Amino acid sequence: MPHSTQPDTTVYPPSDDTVARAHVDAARYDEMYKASITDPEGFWGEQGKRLDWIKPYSTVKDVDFSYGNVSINWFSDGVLNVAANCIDRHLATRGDQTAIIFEPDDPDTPAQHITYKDLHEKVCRMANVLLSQGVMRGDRVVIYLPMIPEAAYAMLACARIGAIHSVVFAGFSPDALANRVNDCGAKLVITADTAPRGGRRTALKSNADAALLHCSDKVRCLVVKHTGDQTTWINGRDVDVNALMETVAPDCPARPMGAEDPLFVLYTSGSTGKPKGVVHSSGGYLLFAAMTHEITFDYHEGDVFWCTADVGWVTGHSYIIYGPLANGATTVMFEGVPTYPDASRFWQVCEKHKVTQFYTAPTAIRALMGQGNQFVEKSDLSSIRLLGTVGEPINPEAWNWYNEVVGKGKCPIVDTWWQTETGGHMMTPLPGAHATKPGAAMKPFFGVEPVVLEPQSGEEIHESPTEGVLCIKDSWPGQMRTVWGDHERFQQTYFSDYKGYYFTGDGCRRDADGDYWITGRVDDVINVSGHRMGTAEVESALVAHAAVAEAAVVGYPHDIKGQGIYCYVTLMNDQNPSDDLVKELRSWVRTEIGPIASPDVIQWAPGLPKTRSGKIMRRILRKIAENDVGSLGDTSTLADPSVVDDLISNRTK
Ligand code: 6R9
Repeated sequence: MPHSTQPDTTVYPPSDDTVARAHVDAARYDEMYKASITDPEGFWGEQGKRLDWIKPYSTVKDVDFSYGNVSINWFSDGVLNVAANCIDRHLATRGDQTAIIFEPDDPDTPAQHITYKDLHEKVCRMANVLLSQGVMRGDRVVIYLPMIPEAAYAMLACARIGAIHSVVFAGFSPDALANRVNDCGAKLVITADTAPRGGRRTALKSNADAALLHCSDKVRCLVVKHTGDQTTWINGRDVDVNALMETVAPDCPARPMGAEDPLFVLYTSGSTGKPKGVVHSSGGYLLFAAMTHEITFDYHEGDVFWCTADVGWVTGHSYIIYGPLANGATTVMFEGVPTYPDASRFWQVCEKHKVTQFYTAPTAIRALMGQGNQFVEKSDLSSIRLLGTVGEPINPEAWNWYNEVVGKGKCPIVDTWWQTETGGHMMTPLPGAHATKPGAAMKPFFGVEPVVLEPQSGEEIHESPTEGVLCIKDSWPGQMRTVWGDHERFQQTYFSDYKGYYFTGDGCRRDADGDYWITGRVDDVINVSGHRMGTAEVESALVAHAAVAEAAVVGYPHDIKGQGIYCYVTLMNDQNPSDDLVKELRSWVRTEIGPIASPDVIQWAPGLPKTRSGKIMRRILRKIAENDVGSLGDTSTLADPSVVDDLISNRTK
């Protein structure tokens, strides 16, 4: 289905029902937003009371955004425990309420309803297992697990004892896992025997084995026996988590932690170099996740909230685990995929668990839209009150389908723009306060001050409509604090291009009504099926292959994935292009990074368009990949303009 290039300018005002129910209506939004910007200390000082503090904070905000001195602190003398906020404080009032509904990959396997009481016991036991393995406050624990309850137990167990977790998406390769274990200096890795997904099984433990060959031999491996599939076992290194959980005590005190103590490190791709370890705090992050979860999704007591992301991504951290559990919600954890056993699975799960808020990515919406409406119409979706989307810009066709076919025209759609770095929603319509427009992120969340800058001069543009790069003017509590082990890189990446601002890497448009539309990345980051990837990572994987001399990778529009991966590859002199080599390079990249980085197109490039100083002109490569060769722009600065003609005439379909 072709994507329209023109925005759909229809405006959908919130319904009376939505306004009546919502926590925040238009007047309240204006009042609160204004307070959050003019008096952040007062505003966040008050909001901080959403959390239970062991020792209350006396300072709220202590921030410096100036390049060279960047430092971000919120509630810094406050003491709390994140796991206690997500579990213990609910026990008296809702110990028997379901905290997590686990829906397995196989629809015939019964779902599990894990109450807050159960969750408390499991998390305590897991925490005691970690302690028994010598994990201490501040130690890093890598979690390489599928979407199973143990992933939640492991994250919360780390939080309980003050260890820092780093969840690595189970689709990443052994190499990618090893790099992350080494970068954060993890003491142990938690994995599972195998991971069922869409009826197939990924051999996670054997991936972990392969990764650990490249790590210190002190790193332990805790194994969850999930499927019972046979795995190798290295005595002294591998530990059977389930067996050990049975033998340790069912209670474990929650360790008092400083608000600024790191809660987790999550690796994400940037435009250069290897993935960065984004560091999030305990206090500010949890508060922001909890508040956005409640207000953006208009969460109320008794709701069943389903975010379909994987816990390996920030969306899973904030809106499967931390936000919902801090609010005492019931959160759905789904092990499977939207199209297994068929394209009705999401909707059947919504019906089965009476989901009230459903939050997914545009790529999933487009894939399901392509399968036809009958898959949706088979299920009773009357429990759903609100729909959400995240991860990439949503095209109007997909938005309209989501609205009409899934939401029956009566559910507000929150198109939430945010990033791994931001911890929670930054811009989104709020259900009872704002109208929606297909594809617009609309308005900033409380405490978020977006600015549109002229890309070259860095000047703030005040008038609307306008378009430019999106920066944020001041800190918010959910903001990342640093890059793990490399504060200089943190400053360089986010604070050096536009001094005094946090630079998001996204472009945006502000329309005549003052509403925001995200136009996509302005750097070399691409977004493939909602998975964020640096083109540089794919390039370095390609050039690591013996046949490859040089590679340049760009994104191009892809109907389902949003963007596809287009690779221009220059071979070594003694190599000949062949279909077999294409296949080999594809599988090479899959093993180097993971299946999500599999190239969609590989085009042989005898030469790449370079400036005289040797810089690859990606703008030209993007145009060729997009098949938009009529507007290549100025090619006169190229060292050898003829390579462009060659690339155009040999463009791969
Ligand atoms: C939460 C998450 C961040 C990048 C971000 C932007 C894109 C996310 C979006 C969106 C348009 C939305 N993005 N949400 N673009 N509309 N609603 O996705 O984090 O994986 O770090 O990706 O995703 O380009 O900069 P992350």
